[in-house]
Amino acid sequence: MMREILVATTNEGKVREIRAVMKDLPIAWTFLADLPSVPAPVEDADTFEANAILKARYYAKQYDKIVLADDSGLEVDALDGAPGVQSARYSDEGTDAANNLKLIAELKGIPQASRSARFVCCLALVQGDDVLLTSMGTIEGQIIDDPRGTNGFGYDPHFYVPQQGMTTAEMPPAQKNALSHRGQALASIKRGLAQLWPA
Ligand code: ITT
Repeated sequence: MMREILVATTNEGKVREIRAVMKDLPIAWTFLADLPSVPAPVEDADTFEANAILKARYYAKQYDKIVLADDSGLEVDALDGAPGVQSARYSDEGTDAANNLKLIAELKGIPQASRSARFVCCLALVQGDDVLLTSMGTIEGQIIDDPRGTNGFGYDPHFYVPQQGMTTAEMPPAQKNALSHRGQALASIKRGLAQLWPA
């Protein structure tokens, strides 16, 4: 019997990355877009991990499935960690374009050397109310004013990774997944699943 995991995200960028990393596991992956829609939960916790667990529990209950949820975002040091857990709804409009415009406006006048930032991703695998696995990943970079690259999603065109000499939007998908916050968090969940459900 093939086990099934529902990936509880409506973010298509996340879906593409999670699908690519997890496709080789002997697990039937389902995504929210495959199911009749339900209202989204209110993500009102103040940490990525608590929001990932809250989101996973909510959808696990709605669909009676084992659920993997992702809560992630951008922490900018010069903005005291903002947008942080508010990353998806940083601007009033809440689109990637509007969020990026607000980010660059907030950083106006701040020199490049003081624009350090990181992406954070927390994942939670939940069955009913039980948390089976959690993981976290981060990637360090800096925020640049002029967008570069068309891969990825969200804040990627403004997130420059000095070691790679490119933004996460310039990286081919496999390179981003090898290095990114989400790629690392997913690798950890993969190892956890191998222990939890040995072949
Ligand atoms: P779900 O809750 O349905 O998963 P969401 O987009 O609302 O989708 P979050 O609340 O976790 O998800 O918000 C994540 C925010 O952080 C969102 O604005 C993304 O654009 C941004 N973000 C997360 N990972 C990113 C990445 O790899 N590259 C660029 N931006 C990212």
